Amino acid sequence: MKKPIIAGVSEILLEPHGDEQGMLVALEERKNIDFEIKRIYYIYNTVGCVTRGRHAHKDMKQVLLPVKGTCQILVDNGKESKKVVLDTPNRGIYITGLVWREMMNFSKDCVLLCLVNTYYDTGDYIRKYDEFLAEVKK
Ligand code: T46
Repeated sequence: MKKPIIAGVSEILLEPHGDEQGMLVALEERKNIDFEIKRIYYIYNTVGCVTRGRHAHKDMKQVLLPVKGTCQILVDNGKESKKVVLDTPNRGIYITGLVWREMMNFSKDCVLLCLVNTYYDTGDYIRKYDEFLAEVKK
């Protein structure tokens, strides 16, 4: 289930399976994850005072899931921005299109799982905020 946050960004709620003995969330390409998953990576051991990201992507679909711990993500589409707390393993964020993102306030135990529809390509990154805004205006 997806709930819009700002244009280009939605909350994604995945169905948890299990009971008091343990939980499981399944991620299925083109089912509850609506794109072809070309890359999976996870971010962990991020020092609490560090801000990661600080970039946008020209063409990428991405789901971020805090499978353990908590962090915050600032999403900005050049017209509006929002800071979202990620603190539930089955509640993540889906980003598509031109969106500036910054991840911060990682708990010590945070593991942020990222599913992406593209292979790693440094040419897809926009790392300067003014260039991002210029791209949005095009
Ligand atoms: C994004 C946010 C949410 C690779 O070798 N392969 C990869 O697929 C990625 C994503 C990174 N790297 C290398 C490049 C750097 O040497 O891992 C190092 C850390 O990457 P970066 O500084 O880009 O990590 P974040 O946390 O700032 O950003 C990452 C993604 O790069 C980015 O696409 O949207 O997570």
